[in-house]
Amino acid sequence: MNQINLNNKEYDVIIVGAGFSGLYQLICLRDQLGMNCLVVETGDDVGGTWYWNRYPGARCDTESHAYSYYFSDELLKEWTWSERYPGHAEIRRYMNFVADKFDLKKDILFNHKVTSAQYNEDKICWEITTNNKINFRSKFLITAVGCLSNANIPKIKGLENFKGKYYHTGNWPKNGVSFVDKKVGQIGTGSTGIQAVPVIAEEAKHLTVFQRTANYSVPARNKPLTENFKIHVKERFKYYRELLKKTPNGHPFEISDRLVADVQEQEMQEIYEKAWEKGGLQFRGSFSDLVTNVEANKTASDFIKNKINETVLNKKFAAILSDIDHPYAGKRPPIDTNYFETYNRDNINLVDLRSNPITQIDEKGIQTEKEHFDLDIIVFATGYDAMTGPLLNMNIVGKNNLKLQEAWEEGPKTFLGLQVPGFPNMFTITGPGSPSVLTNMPIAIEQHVEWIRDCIDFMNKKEYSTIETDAKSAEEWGNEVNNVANKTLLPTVKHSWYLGANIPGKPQVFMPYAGGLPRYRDVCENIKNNNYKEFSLN
Ligand code: N01
Repeated sequence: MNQINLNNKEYDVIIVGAGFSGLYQLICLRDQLGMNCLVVETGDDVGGTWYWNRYPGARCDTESHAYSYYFSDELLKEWTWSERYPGHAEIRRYMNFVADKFDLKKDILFNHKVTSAQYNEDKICWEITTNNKINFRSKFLITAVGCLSNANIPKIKGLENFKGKYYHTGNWPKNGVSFVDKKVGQIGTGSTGIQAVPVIAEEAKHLTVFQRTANYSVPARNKPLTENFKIHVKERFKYYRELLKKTPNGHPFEISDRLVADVQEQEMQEIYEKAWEKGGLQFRGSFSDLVTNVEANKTASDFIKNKINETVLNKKFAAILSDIDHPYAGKRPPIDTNYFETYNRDNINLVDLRSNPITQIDEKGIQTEKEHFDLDIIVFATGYDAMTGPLLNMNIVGKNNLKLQEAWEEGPKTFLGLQVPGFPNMFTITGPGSPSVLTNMPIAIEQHVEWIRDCIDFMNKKEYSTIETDAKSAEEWGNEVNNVANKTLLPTVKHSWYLGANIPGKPQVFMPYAGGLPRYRDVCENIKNNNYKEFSLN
């Protein structure tokens, strides 16, 4: 598939990653600014997170008509989604459709992982090396590596002795995994685990779910889209484009402006019931104070806990599943298809790791303090070293030989999640400190990609060679990120990957920007309109 001439070493821009961000950045810089760009991608095809996440049940929980690029009217008219939430295979087809339409693959070097990126101050360029020992140089380095691409398999004693097979959901084999006649153990009940459980249980002989922290989930209510809705979306894409720019999370629904305290108990229950029936992430938009006020949050949390207890017939399982220690939506709220219902099957078991922790894995399966579980397959739905992991993995070295690992020893320091002090001409799409994972990603991505395009265009026109942020800007932005996060319940949650608390030893800093996309967009626009004076341009 690769047509890249490896002898061509010099580029204006190297973009790392061929997911939503990398593809659109290529379109913007190559086709709109006429720059010489190379995309370097580890996988053998486009897709980014959806290239790797092929686990059973993998499906986006943003509604399909919003989980799309909005930059091209033509593309919006040409592509038709089939379901309310797009499945992983359909998203890969979409991304291939985009790549073909804009002829992107000819500038993507597949099967190459960037293993180091070093800034050369004398030559004003980035020197990039891949795992195949191929070197390139470019004026700009743009990371489009995703926030959730560094799979985390926890260090559990004895895993290497396991005689069965094990897989991480974020690194799923391309040809799938058969669970037929297999005894399967799944560790992890986050958004991913909650999607995987019902599908694995359908196929496997037996499934044991190992749960550390119980989690909320709201029904997704996925369904095929009607012909009317497909037509509606194509006719109304301008409306949706504006709506997605306006809503705080880039989703196609508004957050209600009423407070929980504004309504009586019965009305509140009716509102939750209606939202439950409708399904999807908009459940958290039922009231404006659900993620800011503990008491208000408790009403939503209790509503879902009641639903779990009504749905799950095995009382022991229901108690384990509804014993949730954090506020609803304090962690990324999952949505599901038959998750809690699956615990009513007779081929499923649930282990509460808080009262019965894993002590080791041996050749036959998982040993907990109280029991041994014989297994053929272990599925790790254990999440990611989120946001910083993919960047730190690339061995990025900036000015004065400053390693990104050193610069971020105490947690990520960025200006707007777009630039890091000491790393000139490097842009991080949806980097830590940007709204990213708190939003519908393609919308946040388009905003970042277009801002980077406009910034580089400005530099080209004014003949600047470098752009750099400084420690003061990063510190002030870090304070803003903390201030807005502290107005919510999000930083209070134990084990949250938003804080890096799911990875032992990782500095605990709230990483995404919780101030909402419109506010963030305004900050970025003002900087652009002010000719990027907040940056050093030389
Ligand atoms: O990962 P997670 P995820 N022993 O970190 C458990 C996005 N996403 O892959 O809560 C035992 O949320 C951990 O337990 P605890 C979305 O943004 C999107 O599910 O730390 N258990 C938890 O249960 C999401 O938030 C979509 O106590 C261990 C689970 O593993 C993000 O990806 C779909 C453990 C990890 O949950 C990450 O979700 C899926 C250990 N040592 C995901 N270590 C869609 O849009 C971890 N766990 C559809």
